[in-house]
Amino acid sequence: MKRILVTGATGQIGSELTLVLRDKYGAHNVVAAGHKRKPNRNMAESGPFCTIEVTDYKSVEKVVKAYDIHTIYHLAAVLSSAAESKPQLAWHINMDGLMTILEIARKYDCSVFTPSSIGAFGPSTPPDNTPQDTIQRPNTMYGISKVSGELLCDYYYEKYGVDTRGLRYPGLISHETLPGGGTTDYAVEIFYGAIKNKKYQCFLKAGTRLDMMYMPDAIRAAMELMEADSGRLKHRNAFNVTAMSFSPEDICASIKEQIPDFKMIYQVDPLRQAIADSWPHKMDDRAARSEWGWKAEYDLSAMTKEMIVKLRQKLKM
Ligand code: AKB
Repeated sequence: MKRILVTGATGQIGSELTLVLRDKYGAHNVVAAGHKRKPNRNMAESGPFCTIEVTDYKSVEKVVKAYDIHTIYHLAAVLSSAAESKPQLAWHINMDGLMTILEIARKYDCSVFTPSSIGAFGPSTPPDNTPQDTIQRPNTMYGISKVSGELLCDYYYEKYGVDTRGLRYPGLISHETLPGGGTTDYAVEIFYGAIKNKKYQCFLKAGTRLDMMYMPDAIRAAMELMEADSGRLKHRNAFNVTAMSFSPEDICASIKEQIPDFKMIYQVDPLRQAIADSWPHKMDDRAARSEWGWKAEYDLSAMTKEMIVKLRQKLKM
């Protein structure tokens, strides 16, 4: 039986995707790989877990050979705001890590899923209904690594026939694992603030409208893309996918419907504000819809209601 490897498995996407993949394909067929962060109990006990260094060919190869891996969800990456603090490290992890995975995939005939991001766009990109094929001149290290990653994956498909696929994710909202070092993290932190203290200090200014998605949609999108008929995929490494688009004041109002005395104030962080200002407000995801049937299920209101219920259970509040 050939198996799936998830790198970055202890991160925001990986911690949920790994468990959904295990449910679908069998717990022992999905190998979770982390680096520094320890796996939570559920992940450690429900299937294989190993520690790897994604920039080290031999460390990844050992796992791919040992478990006879045929699909890699390569999620290990440095996010946007962290990448601006350590640009050289971000390039190393995001690009050398991806190159390692693609080289392994070439040798061992693996399919590869790589997340791109709204960060792959920049200030000269049309921000509303951002087309699938448009100007990509990001001015952040994260964005540069994401565009380069999209192109590198295209190259490995064209030149070597590696089955590479990817999505341009919006900001992702989830209750399981906190994101770290991202610009859209406020849309997760706000729920913790609302439930624990009924207040939140937002680091983006009012009116900063960004594309967002709830994690169950993000996970389903990745799995559906990996299962799609390869012959139908024209934009295989960089599909725009979207679910909702909102500003801090919109999500604040949505939370207030559930927690009426919730209050939000603004304390703008210039670094993250500048990153957010360079990103699209809402992408056009018609290519994903027509090439592999993408459709989001959660809008702002459905996501808010579920986040509050799930986080109250988790935080026992
Ligand atoms: C970030 O904020 O860096 C990420 C992203 C949008 O790619 N969540």
